[in-house]
Amino acid sequence: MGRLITNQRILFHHPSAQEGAWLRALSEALPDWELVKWQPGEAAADLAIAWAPPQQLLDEQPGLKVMFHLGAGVDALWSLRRPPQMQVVRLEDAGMAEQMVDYALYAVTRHTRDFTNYEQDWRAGSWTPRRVRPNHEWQIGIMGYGALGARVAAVLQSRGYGVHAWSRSPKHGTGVVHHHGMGGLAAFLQQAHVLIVLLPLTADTRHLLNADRLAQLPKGAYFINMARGALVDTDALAQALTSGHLAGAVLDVFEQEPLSPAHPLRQMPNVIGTPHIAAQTWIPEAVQSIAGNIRAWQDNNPLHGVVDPLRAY
Ligand code: NDP
Ligand code: OXD
Repeated sequence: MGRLITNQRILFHHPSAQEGAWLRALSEALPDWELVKWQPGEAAADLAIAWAPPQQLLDEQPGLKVMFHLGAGVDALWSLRRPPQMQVVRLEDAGMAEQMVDYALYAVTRHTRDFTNYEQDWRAGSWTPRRVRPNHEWQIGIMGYGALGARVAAVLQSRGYGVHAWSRSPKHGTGVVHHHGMGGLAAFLQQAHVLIVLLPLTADTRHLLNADRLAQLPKGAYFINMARGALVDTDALAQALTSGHLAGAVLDVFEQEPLSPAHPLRQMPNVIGTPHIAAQTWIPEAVQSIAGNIRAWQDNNPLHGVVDPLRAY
């Protein structure tokens, strides 16, 4: 039986150059609903679609039933006071997994095929071929085996790399070597020639990669963070990169974004950074996913991407 709906309005909040495009695509996909650009003092609604909503929106809408978040990670929303009954629904994949795969392939091969060294050789006028180690000699550790991590793992495995994954719960029959929980973390880190971070940022994972854990990686390991900057202690990371314990890093995310132009990470020749673009939210894929979820909600069917309020991801 369908849900009794009290009003057909959805609040929208994503102030950006693409706001108009979002509103047009959502209105087309949800013709029975009125999409309202949220402003302070807006009348009450059951549903909202937002990226980084302000605290005022949540305070003024205590009756919100579902917030559709325009991203995969909900850590920013989790730091706000939320109506207790409000479900949070995040984007699951929605076009992001393939972007993550491309980013991971670039970052991994930057290290495994020695591209950082070749860039430096090139500038120095040097001509120094290095031995190519076959992919199966490299063990890639992926932290997080969710919508994004599992896809990255599958593609790296299809490229012949040894792939290990670490998650909260055990997984079986995935074809990759699995480790789980805090008890499995040291063994996972100790074999990772390349570490890819694809975890959500929660109270359990904040600064999980501290100096001690980075020290558990093999000497010369390579560090790739495509998830959230605060998963790693930035000072400890900079120290491990300076000491040579880590050979280098590709970083898409930082504790403070944008990263300051004067930050020491910017001066390190073995580090390359990008401005939080590893996977962007694409409008058609996101709208399709949200519209499908809203129809499911109207029909009292289960939604996908519902954030577990206890785990916060
Ligand atoms: P999912 O929620 O689908 O997967 C999360 C994975 O992390 C799961 O395997 C989960 O384990 C594991 N995990 C969570 N907490 C712990 C813990 N305490 N210990 C061990 N494992 C844990 O997330 P997604 O794959 O969709 O996204 C991952 C993150 O990527 C997002 O949260 C976001 O921060 C980031 N992101 C970054 C983007 C960028 O452009 N840089 C773009 C999109 C996302 P289990 O399987 O057992 O539940
Ligand atoms: C996300 C992000 O979580 O853009 O979707 O980082």
